Amino acid sequence: MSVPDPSLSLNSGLPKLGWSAYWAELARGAAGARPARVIREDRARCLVHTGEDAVHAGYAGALDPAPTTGDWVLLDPGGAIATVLPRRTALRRGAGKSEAKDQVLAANVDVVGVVHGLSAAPSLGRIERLTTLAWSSGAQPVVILTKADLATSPQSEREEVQAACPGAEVVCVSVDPAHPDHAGLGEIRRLLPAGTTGTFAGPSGVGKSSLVNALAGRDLLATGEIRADGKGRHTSVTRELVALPWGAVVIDTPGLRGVQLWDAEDGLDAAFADIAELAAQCRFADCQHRTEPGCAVLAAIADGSMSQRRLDSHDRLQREQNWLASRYDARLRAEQKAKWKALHKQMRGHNRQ
Ligand SMILES: Nc1nc2c(ncn2[C@@H]2O[C@H](COP(=O)(O)OP(=O)(O)O)[C@@H](O)[C@H]2O)c(=O)[nH]1
Ligand SMILES: [Mg+2]
Ligand SMILES: [Zn+2]
Repeated sequence: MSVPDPSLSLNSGLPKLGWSAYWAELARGAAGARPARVIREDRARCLVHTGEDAVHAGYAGALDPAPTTGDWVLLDPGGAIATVLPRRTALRRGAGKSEAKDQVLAANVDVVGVVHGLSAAPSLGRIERLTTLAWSSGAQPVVILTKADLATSPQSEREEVQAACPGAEVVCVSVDPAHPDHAGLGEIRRLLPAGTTGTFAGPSGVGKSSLVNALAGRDLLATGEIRADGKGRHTSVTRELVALPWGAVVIDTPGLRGVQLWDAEDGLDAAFADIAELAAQCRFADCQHRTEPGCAVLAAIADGSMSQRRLDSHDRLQREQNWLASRYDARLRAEQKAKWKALHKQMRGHNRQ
């Protein structure tokens, strides 16, 4: 039986879902021949799109990592998932209360939109936390300030947020066609050219699904009214990949409220590039920016070019990252120890025979 050439899939509907020569190359020689992209994951099976159809697919065997929304998979002749192609990027959060583990929120994304609704004043700390996660994913972060029609001065809010997000574009948008910031939709569209994958991260109720619908030009996703207490309803319950008319795709996520960092060392350096840059000019290489003489960070705070709030926010996230890293190391050590114990037991069993 001849094995289909995955590069032939470039002639199918798959490029509209983000398939490219890069993925075709990775697929060569892997188990399973028919490429598909995960639209949504259910328990131990996925809704996948093959470029022609959306179909449910079970697992052909144990899959590690388990496929998640945005993954590229290869289906065996029976239509089951045989391979999950290595991820190019992954938006992850820490998901362990008692143990150090993570959850992949969206795989293979090029752009992560950190979404905040301007019906409330920007929560800079939360935006910094999410942009740190976004940088850690390997994708390009963008900050999207929705509901600009509800803000008195969306542009001044934009500038305030921009100071907290160096290296990321900050876009104001409103889904109201009568509002000038409706034009923000065009900017978001420009940031998501054909062939790219985006995702939106932020609490429930900030307007993520409404944004996807506005970009799509039709109502693909359910949206929710805000409850009287101001908290959003979780109208989006699953993470779902949606194709946009010009050939980009977006992954809609349910709300993210308190997210834990995960593997965020590099992400922190990128999200706080201004502090990293100043720190390189401190007199002492190990300067903690507290009381040290010749500290460039404290000098920037003293002359007003940086806020104390931003340094505090950075330190808080850095402490969290250090703590998670130490717990993760402890877990790895424990796993290693358990493996050795099992091996020893096995060897003792052998010796008795
Ligand atoms: N005024 C205003 N309301 C919006 C805008 N975008 C979304 N909303 C409303 O905000 C609520 C939550 O929207 P939804 O898209 O479900 O938020 P999600 O939970 O982040 O997906 C809904 O009632 C929307 O109609 C906007 O640009 N302006
Ligand atoms: Mg939603
Ligand atoms: Zn310093």
